[in-house]
Amino acid sequence: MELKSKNKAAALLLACLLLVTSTAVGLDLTLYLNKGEVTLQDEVISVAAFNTSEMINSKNVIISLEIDEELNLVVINTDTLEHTFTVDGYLESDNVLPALGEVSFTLSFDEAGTYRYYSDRAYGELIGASGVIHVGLGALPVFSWNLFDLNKDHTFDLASASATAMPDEYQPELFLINGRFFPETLDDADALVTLDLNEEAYITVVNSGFMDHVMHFHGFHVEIISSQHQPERIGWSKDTIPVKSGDAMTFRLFANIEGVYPVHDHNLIAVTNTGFYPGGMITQIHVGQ
Ligand SMILES: [Cu+2]
Repeated sequence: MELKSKNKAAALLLACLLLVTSTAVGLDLTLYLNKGEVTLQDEVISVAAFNTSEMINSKNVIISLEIDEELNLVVINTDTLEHTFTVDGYLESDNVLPALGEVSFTLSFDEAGTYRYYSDRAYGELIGASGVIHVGLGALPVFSWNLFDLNKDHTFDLASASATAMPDEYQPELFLINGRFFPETLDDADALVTLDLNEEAYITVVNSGFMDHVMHFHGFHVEIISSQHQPERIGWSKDTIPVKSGDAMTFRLFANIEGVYPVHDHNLIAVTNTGFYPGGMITQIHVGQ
């Protein structure tokens, strides 16, 4: 009798443990879709971005999930125009964010890698409302580069909806990683890669811009772990990797040498700020320093 009740208690305890471990914790997140003017190193541009508060910030929130983890998302649209919250292949319908409205979504991903979320409206996506979701990469440190290119005047035309598309003669003049350009990229803990010697890391890269951006690593080859638009390149180890417009990729870096190494877009226009070098899409890898 005593044994029986002991077994019962053990079974109950086991059931409780199973319940706890099998219930995905889930991530509750509130995002604000903001649109407004920002000043970056004296350059004034109009920007839309997904932020953690009503304060406009040119850096979109980086969302980190485990495989199959539920993302319980509330998106508050502070713009007076409607937007969407779009993830290609995952959330493409019933995803409208009404003007000044609030919408909830539940999302999960069953494959490790990097994904892009964005507002598919011209006055959203084309002025920067586009960010990184990375999934199942928690085993290593993760760094994220959200690439973007823009023409200053054009951002204002798009924001006011007086332009509804990219111009035929697009002349980009600023080139951003995580909503800022060099040298301020080095102040961003997601853009600047800092590792101990022989440490490994993932770098998640989304190209939210209109140009293809070809990232060139000094000192290292990185392995392509995932790509939404170029899956045929998975497994390749390269020091120069094209990140196509709209692509979301994951690289694995093995920091096997000490030192400070630049990483930059190999397209020379993209390492300038309004025509002046150096600027734009330059960041660094610091190993063991
Ligand atoms: Cu170089």
